[in-house]
Amino acid sequence: MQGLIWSLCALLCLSLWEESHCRSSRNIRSVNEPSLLRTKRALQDTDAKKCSYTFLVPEQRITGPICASTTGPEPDKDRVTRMDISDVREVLNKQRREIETLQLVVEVDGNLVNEMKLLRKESRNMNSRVTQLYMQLLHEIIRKRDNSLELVQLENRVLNVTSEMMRLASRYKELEARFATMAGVVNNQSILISALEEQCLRTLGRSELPPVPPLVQVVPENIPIDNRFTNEIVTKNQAFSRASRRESPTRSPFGMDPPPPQGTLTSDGPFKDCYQVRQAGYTTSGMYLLKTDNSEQLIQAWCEHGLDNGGWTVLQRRRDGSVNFFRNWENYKKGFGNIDGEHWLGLQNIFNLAKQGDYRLMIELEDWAGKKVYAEYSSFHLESESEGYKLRLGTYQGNAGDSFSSNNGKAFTTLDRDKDTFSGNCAHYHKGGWWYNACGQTNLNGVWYSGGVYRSKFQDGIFWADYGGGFYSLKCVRLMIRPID
Ligand SMILES: [Ca+2]
Repeated sequence: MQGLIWSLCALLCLSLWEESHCRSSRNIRSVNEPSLLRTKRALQDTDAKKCSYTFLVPEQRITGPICASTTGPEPDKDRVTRMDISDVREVLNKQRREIETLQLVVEVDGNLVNEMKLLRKESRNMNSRVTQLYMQLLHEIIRKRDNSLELVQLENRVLNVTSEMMRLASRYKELEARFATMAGVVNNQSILISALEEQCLRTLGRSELPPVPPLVQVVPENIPIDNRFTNEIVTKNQAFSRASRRESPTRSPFGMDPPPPQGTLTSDGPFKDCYQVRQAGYTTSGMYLLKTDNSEQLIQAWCEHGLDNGGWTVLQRRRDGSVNFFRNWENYKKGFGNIDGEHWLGLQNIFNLAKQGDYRLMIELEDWAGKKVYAEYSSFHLESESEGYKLRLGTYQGNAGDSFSSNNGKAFTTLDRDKDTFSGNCAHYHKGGWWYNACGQTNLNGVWYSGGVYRSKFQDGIFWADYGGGFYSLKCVRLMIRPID
């Protein structure tokens, strides 16, 4: 029963499908392309006449729709597909190539991006470095501005100090000029006072007073000035008391009881003079043993090798007032003092030395400002003791002025042996021993006064009239001889 129902239903369905299919086939044909019409013309002729029917009898239960095709495989459609495939392949290849190109571009872009990143990083670093440098520059500018301010301040201070110095220098010059004027006044007043004192004593009836030697009135334009000058006026008594305190080493006159040698440089010798010492190769100034050609007497003398190629035999030296030079004939004949300090070599020794050949004399003077000047005489010798050790000098040259030529040809005078040309004894007034005239322009064996200008009844200081006048006592003095070159 059921199978019969199924068969009927199937038949009904087929008839309905046949009718609609035939109708639709005709519709399809009307809209198909001409090429399809051409290829199917033979079939269409037959289709128009009859329809083919196929009966499907389900032997088993059908679970889905039944499909049937009235047309077979179409070979044209297959050919198109291959072309399409080749086209597609071509397109694919093209796309692949494009992709590869794009990949290359991407790679390049990637590199560019990396490079850009690096550049950005570098740029950031540069920016920070520039900022840092800018800050440094600002700091530097500020510092320099400060420095320039400081510099300006310093310049101002230097200018102030300079103007102050100039003011002080001009003030100093004024004072120097006033000092020179006052020194001249002191010198002349001392002379006037002495003259008045003498006149006074004579008026009082003491005409038996011995005459006083004329005082040196030379007042040079430039009195030596000492920066450390204390204006200390030492009286002759004070000077003598100081000198006598220091004179212990000189109580035994040199030559009779010579002081112990102090640092004698060599046991070589004795030498004829210091020039021979220098020629023997000794270049250090100091004490050397001498023996003159015409005497058996050994002489300790100071050889000066530091001045004008050396070879100078020192005859006399003053420098600190440590030795009293107010002595008798015997002392001046034999010599006294300390060879390495103040001393007098002795008239007999000087006579013997100078007799050996042609010698020249150098007198070195140093004032209280430390300035040194000199007077040199082209020849020098003494006459014998029987002639009173008369002085024989050559011509002068130097920058101290010639205050010694007036003593040329004069005999040596001490307190106990008056050989000068003055009515009285010059040694008494000048407190020393010297080749006095009446009494002369120089007194290098006088009293050693401290400070330069001194005040005394007589001109008894260590003076050189042409350098400082009669009332300026020099600080250091040396008399030296050397053979004429
Ligand atoms: Ca006399």
